[in-house]
Amino acid sequence: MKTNNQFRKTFRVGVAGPVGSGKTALVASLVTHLKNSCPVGVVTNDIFTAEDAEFLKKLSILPDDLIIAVKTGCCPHTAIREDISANLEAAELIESRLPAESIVLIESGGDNLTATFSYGLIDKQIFVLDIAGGDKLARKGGPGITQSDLLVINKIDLAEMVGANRVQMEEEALVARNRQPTISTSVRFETNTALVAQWVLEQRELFLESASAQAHPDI
Ligand SMILES: Nc1nc2c(ncn2[C@@H]2O[C@H](COP(=O)(O)OP(=O)(O)OP(=O)(O)O)[C@@H](O)[C@H]2O)c(=O)[nH]1
Ligand SMILES: [Mg+2]
Repeated sequence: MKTNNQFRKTFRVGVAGPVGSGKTALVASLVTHLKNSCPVGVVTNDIFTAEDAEFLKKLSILPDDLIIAVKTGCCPHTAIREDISANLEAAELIESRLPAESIVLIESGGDNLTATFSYGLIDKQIFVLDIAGGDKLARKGGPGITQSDLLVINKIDLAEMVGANRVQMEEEALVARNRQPTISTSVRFETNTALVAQWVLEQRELFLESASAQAHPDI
């Protein structure tokens, strides 16, 4: 099994975050944005069901065989960080159905602030927070917030309704992340989701350049 990007040209992006923060909604939006530029497939993780994969299939944004559900049966982070075999198998199956240089999005099951992916499974990771869960969340830190490649602060349409201070949360995220990228979104109203898709495409370009440099070190 290929556990790193040495022989692989598909770009894999992990999407993690607390339960209900909007990971599946973001994945659906990203598929819609990205598929105009590049073929896409999706792996979803749920603990006991295939709920998120079924939800995505009902949207008819991709052929059903490009959406695969992993039932983790255990803590969500175990299946994306410690024992990644089920996710690797699902990603490789989707990649066998896609041309080279495609994108595979892997959604983790809803987890806590410590959820991060193994870089043996993915190339870049996005962590999704729900501002309606409290503007305190970014300063609470944890590897999902501090180490993800992109932090998405979602549900900004709800911020005012729950008395959350968006500007403060964005500033605290910048500090917690040492100025690594953060994008605030309302996936529900497609606010800034195109920026997240653009980030994914830029990261894919960098990934392909690096893969090409590794394959042809003398060029
Ligand atoms: N108001 C609002 N609702 C949102 C937004 N994004 C997602 N939702 C809603 O929030 C709920 C949870 O969204 P999901 O995408 O299922 O969240 P998730 O993180 O995938 O959830 P799990 O996989 O169960 O952890 C759904 O009812 C979405 O429609 C948003 O930007 N604004
Ligand atoms: Mg989900």
